[in-house]
Amino acid sequence: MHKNIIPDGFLWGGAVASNQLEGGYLEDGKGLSSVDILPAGDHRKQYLGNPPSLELNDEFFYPSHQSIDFYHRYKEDIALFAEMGFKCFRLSIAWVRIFPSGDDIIPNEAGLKFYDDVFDECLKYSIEPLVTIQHFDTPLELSKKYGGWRSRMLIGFFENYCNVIFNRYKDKVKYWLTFNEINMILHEPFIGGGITIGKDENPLQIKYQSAHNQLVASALAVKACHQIIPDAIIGCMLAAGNTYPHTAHPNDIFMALEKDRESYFFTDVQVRGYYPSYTKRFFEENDIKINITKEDELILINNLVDYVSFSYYSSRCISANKSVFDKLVTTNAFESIRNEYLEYSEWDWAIDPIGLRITMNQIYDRYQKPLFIVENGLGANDILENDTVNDDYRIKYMKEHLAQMKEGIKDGVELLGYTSWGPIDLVSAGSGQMTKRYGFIYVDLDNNGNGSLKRYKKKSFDWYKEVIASNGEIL
Ligand code: BGP
Repeated sequence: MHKNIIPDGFLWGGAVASNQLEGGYLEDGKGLSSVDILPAGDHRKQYLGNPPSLELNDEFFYPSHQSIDFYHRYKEDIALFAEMGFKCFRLSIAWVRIFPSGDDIIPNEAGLKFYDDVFDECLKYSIEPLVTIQHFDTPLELSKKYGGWRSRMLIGFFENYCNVIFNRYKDKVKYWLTFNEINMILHEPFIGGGITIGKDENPLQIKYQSAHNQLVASALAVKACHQIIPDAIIGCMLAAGNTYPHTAHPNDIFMALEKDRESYFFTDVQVRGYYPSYTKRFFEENDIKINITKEDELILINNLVDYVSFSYYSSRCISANKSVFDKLVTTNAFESIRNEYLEYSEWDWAIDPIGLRITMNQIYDRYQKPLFIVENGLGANDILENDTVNDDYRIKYMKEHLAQMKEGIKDGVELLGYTSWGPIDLVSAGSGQMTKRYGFIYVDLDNNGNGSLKRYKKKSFDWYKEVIASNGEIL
C-alpha cells in the first residue's frame, strides 16, 4: 500500500513575530523594544546594524507601531489559519509586553493576559502554539542601561522572563524556541542583540561576547523549560542556508566550509554543549577574548536543546577570489555571490529549492536531532484584484520547496513540521515594507501605514489548505 512520506502528526502551519504584526505598540503597559525604533525607508539598514540613536525621531515612520494590528484582530486571523487547517502557529512573545523595561521585578498582567487569550484562541481550533521567546526584540531600556546583550546582566533578566512565561503558559504551550536566528547577531548586531558598537571597539569581540551571553541564556531557558514543563520540547533557531563554493578551487571550498561554520558555531554550542574546536584559532587570530566562566561551561553542557529549527530562504555562494566580489547580493543579511544557476526574487533573494534539501541533510548529518523548518517563503509585490491575489508565483515557489522537503524526509531526516513565513502579510523585518508580502492572506496596508487593514484570501490560501488536508500528498 502507498505510504505517505510525511509522518502523521506533522506540524503544518505558519510563522510570525510579535513585532512584525501586533501593532498596539504602547498598549496595556507595553514598553519599547529595539524593533520599535527601526524606521521604514533608507535609514532602516543602518538601524538594524548599529543605530546612531536609541530615541524615536518625529521625522521617521515606524511600521511596527501599527503593523497589521493583530493585537486587536487576532481572533479573525487565527480563524483564517484554522480554516486553512493549521496544526501549528509559530509566534513570539514580546518581552516588553511582559516586562516593559526588561529588568522589572513584577510582570505586567495585561501583557500576560494578551498571550493567554491568543493561545486559547489557537487551542480552540487545536492549533499548537510554537513560541519564540525572543524574536529580534530586546527591550530598549536594556540597550540604554546595559548595552544590550553585551552585558551578562541580561542573562539573569532573560532567565526571569523565561521563568514567568513557562509558569504562566505551561498548560498551553508545549513547543518553544529560545532565540530567533541566533546567528543574526553577527550580521545585524542591533536587531540580533540590542547592541551598538563604538568606532574604537573590535566588532567581533563585542558580537561574540554578546553571542556567548545569549548562548548561556538559551541554555538556562532550556533548563527552566525542562523543569517547569517536562512534557514540552525546546529548540534553537538558526538562519540557515548552506554555502556553495563558487568554483572547485580548494580555496573556495575551504572558504565555504568556514562560512557555514560561522553559522553552525551557534548550533554547535546549543546542540553539543561546548565551543567547537575551530573557534580557538578563529578567536586567537581575531583578538577575541570571551569571558566564559566555569559555571557557564556547566550550564552549556548540561542543557542541550531538544530539536533544531531553522529558517531557509536561500543558499549562499562564496569565493576566495576577490575579483568576483562585484557580483555580491544580500539575502536575509547574508552576503553572497550571485549564483548563475538560480533565479532571483523581486528582492534579489536566490530561489533554491534543492538548497533546502541540502540544508536539511547537512544539519541532520551534523546533529542527528529532529529538525523543524520554521520559516520559508517568497516575499513578493502582490496585486489585489477582484478581492484576491493571483499568486501563482508563490504557489510555484512553495510547491518546489515542499517537494524538496519531502526528498529530505526520504533521505532520512527527522522533521517535526513546516511553518511558512508570514502566512498573513506583515511588516518586512529587513526592509520595513508592507509591499514585501509573504502571506496566503492579503492585508490592505501600504508602506506608509495607509489602508483599511481588511484581510483578503489569496489564491495560495486554498492551495495551502489542500496541501495540509492531504498531509503534503497533493502539492
Ligand atoms: C527572517 C526573520 C523574520 C522575517 C524573515 C523574512 O530573518 O526571522 O523575522 O522577517 O526573515 O525577512 P524579510 O522580512 O526581511 O523579508
